[in-house]
Amino acid sequence: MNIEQDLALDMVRVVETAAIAAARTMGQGRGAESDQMAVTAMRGAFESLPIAGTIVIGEGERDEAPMLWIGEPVGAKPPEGAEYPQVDIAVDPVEGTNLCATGAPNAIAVLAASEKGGLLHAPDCYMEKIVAGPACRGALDLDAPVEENLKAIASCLNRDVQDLVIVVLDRPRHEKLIAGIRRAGARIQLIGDGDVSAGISAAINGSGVHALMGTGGAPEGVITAAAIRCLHGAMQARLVIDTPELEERVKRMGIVDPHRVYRARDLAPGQRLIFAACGVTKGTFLEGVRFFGGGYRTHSLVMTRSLNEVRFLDTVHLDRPPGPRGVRLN
Ligand code: VTB
Repeated sequence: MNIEQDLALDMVRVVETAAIAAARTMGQGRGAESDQMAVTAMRGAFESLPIAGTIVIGEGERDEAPMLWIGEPVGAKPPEGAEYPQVDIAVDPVEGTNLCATGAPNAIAVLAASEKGGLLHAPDCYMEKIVAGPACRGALDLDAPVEENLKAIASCLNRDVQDLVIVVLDRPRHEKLIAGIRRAGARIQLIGDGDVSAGISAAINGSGVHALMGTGGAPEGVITAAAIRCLHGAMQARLVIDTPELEERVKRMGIVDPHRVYRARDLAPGQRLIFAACGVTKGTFLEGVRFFGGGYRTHSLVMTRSLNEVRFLDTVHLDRPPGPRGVRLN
C-alpha cells in the first residue's frame, strides 16, 4: 500500500468529522468542550480506516486523556489473516480551541500521518519556531538576531523588510521579539492561538503572510513540519528545555541533544507524509464549516510529500436528499 495515495482522502474525512463536531460549538465560549467534541468525533472516524495506526502526538499521556492518547492504537480490525499498514499519526482535533470558542478565525482540525517513525515524538513543551516559504530555504537561522532573519527573508522574497508581514503569537514571552520586529520595520500580525495555521500561511504564496516567528507548542511544531515538507517550505525549530525535570524527560524520550536546531525534515522525517486540515472557523486559507438545512459544507486541505499534491476540497455533506432545488453552488 502507498499510504499517501490510498489514505489521503480517508484522512480528510477524519479531519472533516472533527471540524464539524467542533464547529457546532463555535462561539459558545467553552474551548474544552469544543475540543472534547472534536476528539470524540475524530476517534470514531479512525475506527473504520484500514490502518494499524498509532497516535504519536495526541491529547496527552494515557492516564490523562481518555482518547487519542499518545501510543493509542487506532484503525479497523483487519480480517482474519490480513494485516493493515503501520501508520504513525499526529493529531490536533482542534488547533486553536479558544479561536473556536470565540468564533475567531483560523481554528482548524488537523493531523499528519506517515510510515512508522516518520514523525518526531515531541514532548508536550514549548518550541521556538521560524517558518517561511520555499524561497527562504537555507536562509533562516534560529540563532541569528531577528533583524538578520527579516533581512534574509526580505531578500529571498525580493522585497523590503518593511513589506513583510510576520505572524507572532500574542504572548508576554514575545515582548522582545515583537520589539525587534518593530525596530526592523516589518509589519506584524498578532494572533491569539493557532500557530499551525499561521506556519502554513507563511509557506503559501499569496496568503499575505511571510513568516511565523516565536515560541509555540512542540507538538504543533511537528504537525507544522509535516505541512512544510509537503509545501517545500523553510523551517527551523528548537525545543525549549528550561527545567531540569524537562531535560530529564526529554532524555528519557530518546532525544540526545535537547538544544538541537531542527529543520522540517528532522521533525517530520517520513518518506511518505500526509497532512490534512479542515477549517473549523473561517481562516486565511480555509473556509469554516457552514451548516444549512439538510447538510453542511466543509473546506479542507490535504497534501502529500512524495506525490507532491496540494489539494483543496470543498465538500457538501448531505443529511438527506437536497430537495427540488438541488445542491447549491455557493
Ligand atoms: C500555540 C498555539 C496553539 O498553544 O502552539 C500555543 O498555536 C502555545 O501555548 O493554538 P500557549 O497557549 O501556552 O502560549 C495553542 O494556543 C493551543 O494549543
